[in-house]
Amino acid sequence: MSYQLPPLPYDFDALEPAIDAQTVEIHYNKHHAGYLKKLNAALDPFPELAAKPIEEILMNLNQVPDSIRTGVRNNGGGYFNHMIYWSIFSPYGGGKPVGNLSQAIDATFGGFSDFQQEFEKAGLSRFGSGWVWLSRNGNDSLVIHSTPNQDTPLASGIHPILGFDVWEHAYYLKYQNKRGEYLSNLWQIINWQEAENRFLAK
Ligand code: MN3
Repeated sequence: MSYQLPPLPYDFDALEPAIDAQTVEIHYNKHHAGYLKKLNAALDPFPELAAKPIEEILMNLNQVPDSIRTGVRNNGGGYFNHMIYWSIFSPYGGGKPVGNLSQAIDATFGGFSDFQQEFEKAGLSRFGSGWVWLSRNGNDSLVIHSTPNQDTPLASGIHPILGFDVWEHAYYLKYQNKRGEYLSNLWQIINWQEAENRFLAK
């Protein structure tokens, strides 16, 4: 039994103009699929571990054998993080947060535009490759934070709601060095109902 790549829930060009079709195609078919392939290869000698949900493995990296821990952290993280990334976008996305998440964003950050500013700043401040996240921590509070490389919020015991990939492979073809422009354009394609579902999920 090995992990599978979930189908992309839209066409490669569906996120234009925020993310161009070629970037989506390469990012999904090469990068995301590549993390998955390496994760499955690393776990191949450990079928009992591979039978667990990926979330459980990433929350308990200290229980992964030494010989494959770094590979599972990087490639399992890449596999998991990109599943969130694709799921929170929609060609019909954009607009404003909905439901309980909307209220929590207002209460925590002082409003949607303040939240957006803080989130983009965290994404811009990540030196090198990584991710910027909106997550729910152990106290059920919202937090904006960033992880390096393919590290996941799960490894810190917190539950990710939104994750923007700030690796150059996520934006370089269209935006080159303009990471800030890429980040601010992603709001056009956020599926806020999916974000609300993730916020409410335990
Ligand atoms: Mn990526």
